[in-house]
Order: sequence, then structure tokens, then C-alpha cells
Amino acid sequence: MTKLEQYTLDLFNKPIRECTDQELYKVLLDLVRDSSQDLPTHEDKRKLYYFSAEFLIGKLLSNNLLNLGIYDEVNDELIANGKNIMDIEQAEFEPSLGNGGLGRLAACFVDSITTLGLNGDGVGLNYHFGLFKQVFKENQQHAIKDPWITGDDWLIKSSKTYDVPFKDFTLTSTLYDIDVLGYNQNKRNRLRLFDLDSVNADIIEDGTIHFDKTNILENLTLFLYPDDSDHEGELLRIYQQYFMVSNGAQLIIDEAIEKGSNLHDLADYAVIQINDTHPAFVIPEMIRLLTGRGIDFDEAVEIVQSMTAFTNHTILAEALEKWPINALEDVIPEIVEIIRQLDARKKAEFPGNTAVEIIDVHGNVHMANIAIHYGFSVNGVAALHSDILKAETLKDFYEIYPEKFSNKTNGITFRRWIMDANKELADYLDNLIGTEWRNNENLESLLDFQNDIEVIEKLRAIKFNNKLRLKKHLQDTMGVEINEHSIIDVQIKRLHEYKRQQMNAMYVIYKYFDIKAGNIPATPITILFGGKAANAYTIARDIIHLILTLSELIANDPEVSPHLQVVMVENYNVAHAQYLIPAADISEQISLASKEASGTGNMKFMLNGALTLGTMDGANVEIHGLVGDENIYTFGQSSEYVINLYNTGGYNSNAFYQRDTIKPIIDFIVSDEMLALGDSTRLNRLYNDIISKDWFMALLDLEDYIETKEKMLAEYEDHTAWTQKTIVNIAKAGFFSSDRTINQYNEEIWHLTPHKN
Ligand code: GFP
Repeated sequence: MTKLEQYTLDLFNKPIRECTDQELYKVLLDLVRDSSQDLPTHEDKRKLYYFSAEFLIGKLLSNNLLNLGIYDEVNDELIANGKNIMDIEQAEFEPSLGNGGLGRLAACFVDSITTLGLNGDGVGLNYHFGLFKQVFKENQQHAIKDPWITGDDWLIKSSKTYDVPFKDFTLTSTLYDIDVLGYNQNKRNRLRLFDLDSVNADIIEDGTIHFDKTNILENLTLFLYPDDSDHEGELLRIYQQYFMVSNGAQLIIDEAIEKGSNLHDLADYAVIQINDTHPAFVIPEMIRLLTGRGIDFDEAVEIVQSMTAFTNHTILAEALEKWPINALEDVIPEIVEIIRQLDARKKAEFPGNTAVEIIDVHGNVHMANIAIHYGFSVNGVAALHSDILKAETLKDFYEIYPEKFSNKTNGITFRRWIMDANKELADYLDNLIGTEWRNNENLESLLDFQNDIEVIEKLRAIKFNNKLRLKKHLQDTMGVEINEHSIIDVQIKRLHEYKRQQMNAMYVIYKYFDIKAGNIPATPITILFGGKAANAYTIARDIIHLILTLSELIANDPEVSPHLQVVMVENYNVAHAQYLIPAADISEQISLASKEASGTGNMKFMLNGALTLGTMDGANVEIHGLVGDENIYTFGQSSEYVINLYNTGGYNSNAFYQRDTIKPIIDFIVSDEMLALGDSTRLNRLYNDIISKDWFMALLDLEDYIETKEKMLAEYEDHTAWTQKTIVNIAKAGFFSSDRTINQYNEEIWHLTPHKN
């Protein structure tokens, strides 16, 4: 009897064939969890703790089967019994533990850390309802809770609990673990997710979410990034951040002591990576814990400094967090006391240098500044971004601590983003170039087949099959019908003006006019969007409204709809991405140059044989460098140009708006046709914003964008030449494996010894 048969019998007392998909999900969950638990965790002295507010891990069933090396075996057995793993996986809820690229990066990283045999856990919070679940009603985004903890999930309750002292009360945590498996790796790591037992999930929903933000005991871990536009929200975020880091720091100390640390040597046992600013309180918290255990303040500072590294993910001021010191006083006064001391030291060392102050003149505490002064490493996430940090955003810090700065260009795990998401392509690569590419070697040998017609045809066939898969997926999940013979053009990422979904929407209007004018595209085009807007971010929600309204307008227009379709995927998440990316022809990476730190979607699309339509921003610059001018479509003003425009205040969107090429497009946003379908307030607000402000300069690059996209569509018609370009992109994607990124982090920052099987 096979293991699967045994588990099925034990759990449901019937054969595989007679089980429902839901039942088989439970069987596989048990089987995989047991197999994972059989793997030992690492015992090495030194360990990495990757602190992150988000881990956007996606569904785990297939991925864990793959990493355990039993995917094919299990899949064959299921197929022999008339079952299908894809259907079974529908029963799994995607963990609501992340938001965007930042959280997905953390998920790719823990996969690579484990695959490379490194001793490292993720540390975060166990949000019950995630960011929110996005639903569309009347062409608008509504937010409801996104529950995922069902009992049939991957959480394992541990016996560890810690006391976290706040000003008015102490909270006792519960620790849940999720096993993190590596590809062909016989040791596991864990995600350590802290929570409270007292969570109460009763909340009011009426298109937006209301709950009592002051009821910390019941609501602390309900949501990721609760709205902090009011005072209670701000306090709740501080409670969350401190709760995460205090638990994590206590865990570190516990584990180090267990392994024999006397705490003076703690830095030999642990290294902390602070992912973005949210976990930066770990520095004062660790100092508090060490001094509380008898280490003097100076030494505690030194210890913490030598074990803490910081990653910056954005140059946007809004994301470089700062908290009013009064708010901190209300929640964590002991930590404020330590922050004041840390600040005083640096004020004495760098008198008058306000750019590097921890506490500014307005009484705001700058989280990044704590991490930069009191950590040993600062890194950006793509070459251009790291350069901008040094030259602009963190210039004053770079002058003080040049040795702390480095670049670690982001990466993506190939397990999830090709082996799992695009199995047909992965298997075909095995046949063609051997399996070494799975271990980060030899993918470039695909270049040998650039002129091989058989290979070109096969790759085209795989792309078509992935379009069919996407079609079925969208039918099943949204009831939307797309044309599998169309060009699939995809922009999936958080909604943000700097990412410029609005510019893509402007292209849609351009194309709508063009088709109306009788210029019928040789191949129909499907433009897909996906992404959530932070609920308090009004203009981003207006942009969603624009896209959804355009989508409806075009769908209703028999002249245009056979040639152009616009779909905004509801509640975009990792599961959707796994269908969208393999099916894509065009990867939209159109941020305003200098603003997208790296991007990681750009890497996923490239690996799956889509061509990038992008600005010279973030990691697009490195993609361009690798594939060469002929194999990417770049457009738009450079980052130097844009930075200069901001510095001189020289951008005037209205001057662009007045151009004959642009005005009709923008005016259409508030045309009678659009207002007949859409919400006047939203459309007018967006229109006014674009013509008078356009803070992220969509109009600056619009003409070049339209022209480049048109060129791209025309060149698609030469299917052979197009597929040859995709071959170069796939072949050159090896650099973007997160295994490469993690090796760099380890060699240059963490210094852990890899475990070999
Ligand atoms: C942020 C940055 C991206 C970067 C990721 C990971 O992502 O440029 O690739 O972090 O470093 F903006 P988002 O959360 O904005 O997608």
C-alpha cells in the first residue's frame, strides 16, 4: 500500500478514488506536514532571523510536494485514480500574510535560505485576515476580511509563549510555526509567526472594514497594515511592530542560550535581517533585553550593532516610516527611553546633521535611521536603487558609513515561479538542456536553440497552453472569458501612482480610439491588471475605478471588444499570479524611473518567456543589461532626468495635457460615455489630479509608452523573431534566481555555514 493510500484510509476510511477534492486536500496536508516534521531543523550555532511584517507565501501544497521531491509520484498516483492536483489545491486557502513585492520577496527568500541549507527562520505576525480581500462592486474596490485560518492550514501551534510589556498591560503571545522546506534539502526552517490567543474575529464590514482599533487584546493580529490615518490606527501599528520584534528578540535570546551563549557572545549565535523599516524596533528591544539581563548599555549597543542588518526597499518618503514620539510614549515608554539615548549619542557624534537624526525637531522617530546607525549593513534591492540610496535618499548616511552600504539585487525562487507555476516549460527545459538549470546552472545553454524551429514551435505551444490554463482559471474564478489567441499583456502589482497603472489605462483609451478609427489590430489584445489599492489611498482606488469602467465600456462595444479586452483580476494574489505570469506575452514594468526599487514580477515574467515593456528603472536596468537592447522594449525618461525634474520642480503636467496627442485621451476619462457608466466623483478627481499634478509623471512618458507598445505589438506578428527574443529572456534569467541573491546575502552579510545533505 502506498503512503497516500494509507493516509487516505486512515483519515476517511475509503480509497483515493472515492474521496472528494476537499478530502484529498486534507489527506495531502497531513501527509506533507508529517513528512516535513520528520525533517530535522538545523543545529548549527549561528542562525539568521529574517524579520518581516509580511511573508506572502502563497499556497503551499504543490510547492511543498515539489520541495520534498514527491510531486511527480503523488501526482501520478492521483491521476491514476482520476484526480488532479490542481483541483485539489483549490481547497487550500492562500495564507493572508503579505501585501506586495516586499512580502513576496520574503517568501522567496525563506525558500532559498532553506534550499541552500542555511540555518534561518522568518519572524513575523500571524494575521488572521491579511491586508483585506478585494471585491469589485459597481466598478469599485471594496474591502472585506480575508480569512484563511481554517484548522486545515499549515500552522503548527508551538508551546513557546512570551510576555510583551506595553505601557498599560502585558500581552502573552502564542507562537505558530509554518515549516519551510527547501528543494531537495533534508533540513527544514520555519516561519515563526506570533499571535494572541485572545483574538476576536467579530468585525463589521460594509464595503470597508470597521473594528475597534483600541481593543489590542482582541484585534492586534487581525490585519496587516491596519489603516493608520487616524491616531488609533497609528497606535495599533506601533503595538503590532513592537509585539513582533519583542517576541522575535526573546526567541533569539532563548535559542542562543539553549545553544550555550552567555549573551556577551550573542552575535556569534544570531544575525538579524530587518526587512524594511517595520521591524526596526528590534534594535532598542534587543538592547532592553540585554541590559535587563545584566549587560551594560554600551556593550549591549555594540552587540546589537554587530548582529543587525537592514534592507531598504523604497525611496518613497511615505514608506520611510516615522512615528511621533508621543505616540510611542503611550505604547512603549521603556523603548522610547532607549531610543532617546541612541539618538543623543548620534546627535553628539554628528552635531547639526539633521538628515541623520533619529528624533527630528518635530519629535518624530525615524525608523530607518535607527537601523542604519545601529546596524552593520544597509542594502538596496537592485543596482540602480542602491546607487540612488547612496547618491540621494541616504546620501548623508553614505558619507558617514560608506562601508555599511551594498547592493543585493532581488531574486525569485525558481521552484515556485517556473517548476510549480509553469510545469510544462520546466519539464521541457529538462528535456532540452538537462536538469542542472534547476540548481542554478546552465540555463544559458538554452541560447544554443535560438534558431531551432522545433524549439521555437514548442515554446509557442507551451505559451498557448498556458493561455488556455489562464482562460479556464479566469472562467472558474471570475466568470470572465478571455481570448486564448490574443496577445496577453499583464500588469500585476500593488496599485500605486508611481507604478503607473494609470498610464496603461491611458494606453487603453488610445487603443480604443484607434480601433474605433478603423485600425484593427492584427492580433487581438487582452490587457490584464491585478492589484489592491490601500483602502485609504483614494487616487489609487480611483485608478481601479477607471480601469474597471473602461473594461465595461469596451466589453459593451461590439466594434472594439473583438480586438481589445481589459480585465482587472479581482483579489490579485499569488495563486492568480501563478496562472497569469506563464500566460503573458508582455510584462508591463512601467514605473516612473527612479521610483521602483527593483521589482520582482519583471523577473518572473522574463523567466516564463514574456518580453518586458519597461522604463529604465529598478531591476529592469539589469534585465536590459543581460538581454541586450534587441530583446526588451524600453521607453521613457531616465532616472537622472526624473530626479532632476523633482529637484528643480520643473514638471508641469498641464503642458503635456495640452498636447493634441494627449488631451483627447485624458478628456475621455470624464467623457459622457465614461460618466454614464462610472462614478463622477472618482473620475473627475482622477482627471483633475492628472491635469494639475500628476505627481508620478504619467504624462511625461505617455507618448513614448504608446509608441513603444505599438512597436511591440507590431513585432509580435513575427512569431519566430518574437519567440527568439523570449528564448534569450528565459536563458538569461538565471541571474535572478533568489538562490543567487541569498548566496550574496550570506557571503557578504550573514556568514552562515551552508549545510550539505
Ligand atoms: C517593494 C519595492 C519593489 C521591490 C520589493 C522587494 O515592493 O520595487 O521589488 O519591495 O524588494 F517597491 P512592493 O511592495 O512595492 O511591491
